[in-house]
Amino acid sequence: MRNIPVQDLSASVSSSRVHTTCPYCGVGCGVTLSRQRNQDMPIGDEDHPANFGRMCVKGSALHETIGVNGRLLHPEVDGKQTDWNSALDRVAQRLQETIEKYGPDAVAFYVSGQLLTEDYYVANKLMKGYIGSANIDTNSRLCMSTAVAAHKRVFGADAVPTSYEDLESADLIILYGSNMAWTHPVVYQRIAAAKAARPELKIVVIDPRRTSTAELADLHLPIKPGTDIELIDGLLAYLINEGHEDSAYLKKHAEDYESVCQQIIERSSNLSDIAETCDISLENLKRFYQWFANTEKTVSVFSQGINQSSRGVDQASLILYSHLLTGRIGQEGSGPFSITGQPNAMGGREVGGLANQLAAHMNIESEAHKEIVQTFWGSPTICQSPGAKAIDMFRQIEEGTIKFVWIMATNPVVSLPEAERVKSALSRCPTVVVSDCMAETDTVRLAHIKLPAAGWGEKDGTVTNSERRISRQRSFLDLPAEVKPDWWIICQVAERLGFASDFNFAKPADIFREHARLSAYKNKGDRAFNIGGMIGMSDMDYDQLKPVQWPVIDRDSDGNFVSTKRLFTDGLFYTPSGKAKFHDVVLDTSPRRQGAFPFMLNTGRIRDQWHTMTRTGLSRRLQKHYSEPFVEMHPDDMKALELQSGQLASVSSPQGSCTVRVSEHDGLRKGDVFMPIHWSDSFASAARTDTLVAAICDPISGQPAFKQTPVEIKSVKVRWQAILLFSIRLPLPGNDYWAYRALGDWHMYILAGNARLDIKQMKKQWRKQCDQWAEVDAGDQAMMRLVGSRQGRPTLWMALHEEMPQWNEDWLLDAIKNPETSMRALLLGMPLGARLNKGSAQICTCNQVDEDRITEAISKGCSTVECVGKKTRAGTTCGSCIPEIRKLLTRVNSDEQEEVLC
Ligand SMILES: Nc1nc2c(c(=O)[nH]1)N[C@H]1C(S)=C(S)[C@@H](COP(=O)(O)OP(=O)(O)OC[C@H]3O[C@@H](n4cnc5c(=O)[nH]c(N)nc54)[C@H](O)[C@@H]3O)O[C@H]1N2
Ligand SMILES: Nc1nc2c(c(=O)[nH]1)N[C@H]1C(S)=C(S)[C@@H](COP(=O)(O)OP(=O)(O)OC[C@H]3O[C@@H](n4cnc5c(=O)[nH]c(N)nc54)[C@H](O)[C@@H]3O)O[C@H]1N2
Ligand code: SF4
Ligand SMILES: [Mo]
Repeated sequence: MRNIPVQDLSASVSSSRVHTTCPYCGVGCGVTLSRQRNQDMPIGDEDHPANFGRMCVKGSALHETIGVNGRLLHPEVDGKQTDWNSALDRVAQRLQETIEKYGPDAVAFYVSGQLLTEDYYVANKLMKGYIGSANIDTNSRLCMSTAVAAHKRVFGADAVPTSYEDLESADLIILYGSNMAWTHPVVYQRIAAAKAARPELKIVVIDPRRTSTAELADLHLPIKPGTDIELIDGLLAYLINEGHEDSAYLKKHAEDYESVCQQIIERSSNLSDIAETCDISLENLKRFYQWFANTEKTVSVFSQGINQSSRGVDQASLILYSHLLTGRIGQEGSGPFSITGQPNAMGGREVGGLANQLAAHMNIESEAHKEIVQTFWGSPTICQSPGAKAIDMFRQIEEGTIKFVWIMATNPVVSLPEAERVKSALSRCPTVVVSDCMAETDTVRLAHIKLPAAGWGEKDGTVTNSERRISRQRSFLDLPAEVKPDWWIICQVAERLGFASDFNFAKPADIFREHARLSAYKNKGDRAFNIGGMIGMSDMDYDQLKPVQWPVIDRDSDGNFVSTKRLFTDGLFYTPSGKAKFHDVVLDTSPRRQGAFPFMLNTGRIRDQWHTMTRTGLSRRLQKHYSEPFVEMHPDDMKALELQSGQLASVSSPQGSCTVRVSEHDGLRKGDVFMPIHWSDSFASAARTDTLVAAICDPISGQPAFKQTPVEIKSVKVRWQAILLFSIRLPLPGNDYWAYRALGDWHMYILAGNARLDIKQMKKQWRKQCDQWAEVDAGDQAMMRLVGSRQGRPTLWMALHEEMPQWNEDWLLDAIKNPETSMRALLLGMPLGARLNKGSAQICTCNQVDEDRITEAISKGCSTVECVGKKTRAGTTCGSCIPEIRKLLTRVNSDEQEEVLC
């Protein structure tokens, strides 16, 4: 078995600091940090053109999430630790047997936008060119596939024309379905800085919720969920009716627009009807249309509010048409901008990671493209037709037609709609292989074969961000235990299937060079993705690669690769005619509220967590912003259901049910509720949001409509609630609800139940683990406090009350570690007279400042973000919480605070 060569990092590292790329969102920030594990905080790379030194809170906490804590460190087969040879042999053997018996379409790979381009390239090559099936799909199906489909049908290629710079030079930015302040914080910071410098820059936020992003907006349109299509259709009609069409541009650079525009005019309603459909004021609707009509430099950013819809491709296409119609594309400061979610969602699209694509932007439907790819690879076969898209793939696993699945870098038991069905499909599948860095995810738990993958900091390769910028992720940590990078694992399996010579890559640079060659191979300018300029790059070039935007055709006189900032500057598109193509729009209806399910569930992200929390969940700081799963509701809806903030409630749909805390949010529309997507069965008893969501997809892209699920909400009655901390694993008392948080060496559970606890039995079990014990018990489960310790060190702390117990987390965690603290003091759980942190959310994660402290500063006279920063330090480090501080300022200042200069 080949070993992985140790990287010589001297070339890529100017000092002892490594320059790499953040592994979270598609902004793709450059990060520098020390090569020693957990040595220091990551710092934004000042030279990286995505962030110029800025960082958000998730990036700044990266050092808290790397390491061996919770890692999958050894290969496992059927629950037993084994060596790599045996595990890889088993994967190859199971693949081969399944293919021989049932054909290549009986096997599938489900991969991820969190793989590096090199990993992705070999996974796609193996499936499409060697196994001969296109059954490889990716979690980007849930995320970007709608944007891909819209780009392909309108532009003829999956090509994002814009750069972040265009946002800074625009005069109008429209954010369609994007909560950028939390999800792409550094791009948001760049926009905020541009607005501060040029207050005339207008920002429109189109989102049913008043999010943190909306705090910066000149105009927020809280449209009824799912009515973007009517809103944008109306915009196009307005532009045509008011004479804002760029006829010369359309004539030269677009096709089929006459008939499509004619249809738009024919079906266009008057503005009042559109405003009524979208449920916004006529005045605001007009303002939006007028701003768009009159602002040449307009960028339209769109994200999951648009993509995750059963009519996403039409919505996204309409956004593209709004720019074509006005000729506002390919110029500085204007264009449509599909912003990518995952760090390498774009890279995955380049290598053909979706089941309906070939590598290097080629099409499965094209015989010529299939021949190009097969000839280039010299592969024994090539897939003939598109494979199963994510939802269909798991349906086929459920039905038993797919009998082998290899899941890499994604957690579908949590993130796919109808998640319970996904779980049961996987538990019935004859072979489930999972490559992951963590040992205990909801998906890893179902694997027959577990492969320990290298994580961020340990792996080496490239990623492409939202603006087509390819950056290096560089390794700076040793591979722990038996962990290996994904590309290596895949190539080892390919070798065992008999394809050694075509997967004989010694390092990621070798894969990248092949990827570059394929992008240019027989590419006569008809394929947007072309990095032919990088063919033949040396290992040194690869190690020293500076971030560069594709297409990359040339080097400059210093030998640096030349970026392409903007696409379609010449009005030439990648369709056969070279013209952008308009398509008919079908205005169908999305799911509406249904009798028994009177609320519309919207789902999405919170600021400090990344997806299923396998990494961000390790950081105590990041878990403080929101530490339990929740459903946000409008105060009037809460009143009608007699629900209080902080109370537990069940949220149910025909698909399933969750138990979460109720949280009041007056920025929601009445009847709409919001749940975050992050909690899994590893973090809470029943809070997998996707157990509620139906697998309704856009018919063209196959992307699920995650944002609109009719649900009902009921209060959950509990008799007791408890906070339980322990430093050794102990059995939990019986409960109706639990939520877990990692607190460094300690585990914390919030528990609640309605049934009477068998306290005696529970205490007996726990006491066995402790040699010292103190307790206060008021009886009848009204109030109880326990502290247990072993060999002079506290191991257990519990507070149980009828209501949620009050405690002081920071004090207690410090006190627990301090040998001077008495058992009596610990029982209290806080210093006498201390402020409680119950109910006050952490706003500033970097400096650990909660809402109470900020509100206090505001009530004492602070009237600006800067002043709050001076008084409390909130918002002075990464800046991710500034929108929330601004929101608090508006709230408290509306009580007419006196202005005091700080
Ligand atoms: N903190 C954090 N950041 C992340 C991630 C994370 O997990 N955590 N994940 C990354 C990934 S993979 C992705 S894809 C991106 C997603 O980034 P975003 O798309 O910005 O995030 P979401 O929260 O999914 O949804 C965006 C907004 O769509 C709104 N919305 C819902 N329904 C509608 C509708 O009908 N119309 C409109 N116009 N809006 C609607 C929601 O209210 C929500 O505010 O975030 C990336 N960044
Ligand atoms: N209801 C609802 N559901 C949604 C969404 C929504 O808005 N609403 N959004 C959807 C979207 S846009 C997305 S992108 C998905 C995200 O959903 P997932 O992709 O399922 O979420 P992650 O937690 O990012 O899963 C990544 C997994 O890969 C592991 N991992 C990390 N790095 C590596 C690596 O280098 N190699 C390997 N092999 N493993 C690694 C992590 O430990 C983790 O288990 O969720 C989707 N689901
Ligand atoms: S915005 Fe934050 S999460 Fe996204 S790449 Fe930059 S530092 Fe990472
Ligand atoms: Mo995503």
